[in-house]
Amino acid sequence: MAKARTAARILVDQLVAQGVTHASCVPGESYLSVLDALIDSGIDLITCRAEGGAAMMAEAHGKLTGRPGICFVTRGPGATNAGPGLHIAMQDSTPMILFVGQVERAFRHREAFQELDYPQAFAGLAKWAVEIDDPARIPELLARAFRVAMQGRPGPVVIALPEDMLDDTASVADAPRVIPAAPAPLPEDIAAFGELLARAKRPLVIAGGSRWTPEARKALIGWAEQLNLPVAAAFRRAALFPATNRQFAGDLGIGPNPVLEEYIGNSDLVVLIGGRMSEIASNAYSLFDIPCPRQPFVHVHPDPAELGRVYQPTLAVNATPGAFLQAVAQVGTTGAWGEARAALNAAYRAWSDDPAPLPGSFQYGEVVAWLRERLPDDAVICNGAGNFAGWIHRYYRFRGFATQLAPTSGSMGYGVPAGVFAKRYHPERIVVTVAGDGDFLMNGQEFATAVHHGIPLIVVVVDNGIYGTIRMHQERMFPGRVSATSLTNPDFAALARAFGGHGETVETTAQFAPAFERALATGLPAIIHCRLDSQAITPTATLDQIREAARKKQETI
Ligand SMILES: Cc1ncc(C[n+]2csc(CCOP(=O)(O)OP(=O)(O)O)c2C)c(N)n1
Repeated sequence: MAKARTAARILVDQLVAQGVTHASCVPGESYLSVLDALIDSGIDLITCRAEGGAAMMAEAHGKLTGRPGICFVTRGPGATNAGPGLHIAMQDSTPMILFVGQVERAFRHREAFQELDYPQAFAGLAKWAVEIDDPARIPELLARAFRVAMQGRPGPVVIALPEDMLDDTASVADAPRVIPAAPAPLPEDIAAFGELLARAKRPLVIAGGSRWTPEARKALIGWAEQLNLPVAAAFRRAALFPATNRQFAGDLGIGPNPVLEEYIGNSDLVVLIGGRMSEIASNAYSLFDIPCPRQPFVHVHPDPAELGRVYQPTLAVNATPGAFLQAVAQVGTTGAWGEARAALNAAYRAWSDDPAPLPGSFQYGEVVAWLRERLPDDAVICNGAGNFAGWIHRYYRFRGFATQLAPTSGSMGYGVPAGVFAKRYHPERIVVTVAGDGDFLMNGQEFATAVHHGIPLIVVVVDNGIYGTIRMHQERMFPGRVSATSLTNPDFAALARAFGGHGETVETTAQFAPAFERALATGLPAIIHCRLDSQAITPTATLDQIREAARKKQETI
């Protein structure tokens, strides 16, 4: 018979049994007993400044490790503040578990202070949401939560914890560490795949989604090299394949390389591994016909619910990337695609090598090209949403596994919390967050978290004084009519110092490298505030050019 423990203790013991090493939180009076039980758990608890940041840290944890990131927030407003992190985890297929305080069981259904019906409130934002009202069921329901978060297509789980329940006791054993089921292809899948590959002259492998491991990635690299196959990465999944490898064909992001798009249009075998070819990766669902792609289309996904959800594949393979790649390791021989592969890789290099000059004394493209040379293979680059990210996607070359933390959901405010977590988890690595001025202030408060915990993250704030992405769209749709897209910014370098970190202001390209080296050398969390000419709105176009082109188009209509 297991000895009696409080629910809070059972819960924390269960987290330890699941291998949890880190958690993020904003404290609340609704779960004090858990905070107390965490003290001597060995779990590294990161105290955040807002639940949005805390939840994004847990999401970043899931992206980095493939195991659920853990986040604790208080009831009602704490829970709703965490919403953005859940939405990212859903769209990005990332395992995470959000624990939320709940009112006492005796007060439920009275709309008590900060009461919320979590299963109802998070129905569309989480894979599963549940309230635990019996301490004896904690091991069962937590083990299920870990499984739901990781198995099939990973995603977020929400668990509500009534305050009074946390102090009840129960005698119950811990559940063992969950290893998610890893579906593998059937022999007939592999035989059918071999036949499709033998007929192909212009194949392309696209790596996307989650549930990748270092071993699966290594198997992909080995297989692609052996068969001389071209491999592309889906939107914000560039780190799934080393950009310096000659098999790399580039990534399918916003404004992808037209050569890659053209190749896909004429491809005779597309092998999508792990991803779901969502709106951005598919260039607004234009790359492949729906429901039936013109090209023979092999879809490999660990969740059967994703197979045929949008694209009816020629061959649907229910498998994890690792299991599929293990099974195909000996399948196929090099076909007639060698020249096309070489041309694709050359086109990717030409596309991403030399940034075009843009207005202003701060040439952002040159700075990204400098970072590409300066940073080691395992450096982690984080970003949220905004045009500033386009330079990273195009000119940076991701080389190591899990070195890119970026929301495929396009959520602003992700880069700072993701960077704080990544640097905490990998203190030996260089972690750089690149943020727009708008993007930074959506979760810039977590810079205080970095200072508090001594996490020397480097944040590069690319300040163009506008919500540039939206201004760009505005100029395209309503040329010359500016609405709600101008910003008045703080002195971000002074802000860093006010927080207790290191701050630098950069006005010219040449100032960046020494500022970056000084920032690294301080060992403090740092902000490098870079002033970018607002005309430099994309890597290749100015705002004026976009406005003029839109005016001309309107005149001819
Ligand atoms: C949470 C969230 N709110 C709003 C948006 C819409 N949005 C996308 S990009 C953008 C502007 C980003 O501005 P900034 O960070 O300054 O970067 P820039 O585009 O100027 O490079 C906005 C408001 C979003 N994607 N996410």
